[in-house]
Amino acid sequence: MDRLIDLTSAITRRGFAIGAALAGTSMLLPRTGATAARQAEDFGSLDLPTLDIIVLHDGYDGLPDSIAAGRYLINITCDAGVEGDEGIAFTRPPAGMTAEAFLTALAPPTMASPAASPVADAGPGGASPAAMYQATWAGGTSALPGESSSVVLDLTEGEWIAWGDDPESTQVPTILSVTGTFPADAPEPAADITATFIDFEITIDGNLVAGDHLLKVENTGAQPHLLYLDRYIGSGTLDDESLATALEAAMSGADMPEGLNPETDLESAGVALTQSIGTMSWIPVSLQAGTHSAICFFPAAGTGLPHAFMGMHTVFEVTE
Ligand SMILES: [Cu+2]
Repeated sequence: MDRLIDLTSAITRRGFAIGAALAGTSMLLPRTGATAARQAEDFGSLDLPTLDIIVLHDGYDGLPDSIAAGRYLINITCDAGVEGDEGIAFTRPPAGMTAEAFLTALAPPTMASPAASPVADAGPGGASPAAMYQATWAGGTSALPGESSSVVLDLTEGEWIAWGDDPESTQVPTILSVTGTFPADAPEPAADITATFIDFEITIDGNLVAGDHLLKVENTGAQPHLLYLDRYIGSGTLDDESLATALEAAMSGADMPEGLNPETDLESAGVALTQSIGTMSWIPVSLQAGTHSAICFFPAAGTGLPHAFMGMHTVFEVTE
């Protein structure tokens, strides 16, 4: 069970990648091919308030200290100095908890003081801190170094943390004060594909043909969820069964199934960072024809087991 506990102590997707790397493979370390730039042109007509943010290795440029509550278009450009796929996400700590206390609760154990972290104290299996499940996660977006992406998401009144959606991100979290009442007439972007989360399934519905789309991501589950969309570019076949087998192999350290090496056979088609129940976000995606997977790696309450290992993945086809 030791290896399983190593893996389940991962509290984020990147933690999972580290755990998977220990197990001899990686589902999430940099994948082959450049992601098509996910640009904002679809959102131009909506007249949304906009934040243009540069993601740096150690933080963010262009993020104000305080903004009015609302539905925001967030455009990011990743500086060439970031490591891999990095971005920005927005998380509001549970009522009564400061941003500092929230970040401390989620801080990973350090090499210097592995026992000093609340996560390390959480018990066998690396149970995730309760605050993770009580916080509001509004979503976010990421991009490769030198590339851009966009997301529309809702920021309600309160003290938010803008960060990399992950305690181990290199970006220093920034506190963002959001004031006033969320507008009742916030315009809804016209999505033609929807990704819906429940505990623990993802469904992808809509106009699944090659081309540019606007994807609406909504969470109707109790736990926070996130979305990794990938196109299968291997020479075999990807289906629900082989994906489940690959995830099991990543967890157990077994060999990957024939025709599915996540490092070479999956190419990112889109990322929607963590959202909690009742939240919506919208991301532009550029789909090519082929077989795709949608996976959530958020850690489950109680066990810390990434949702992917609880069946939270699906395979779908995009046609010409
Ligand atoms: Cu999930």
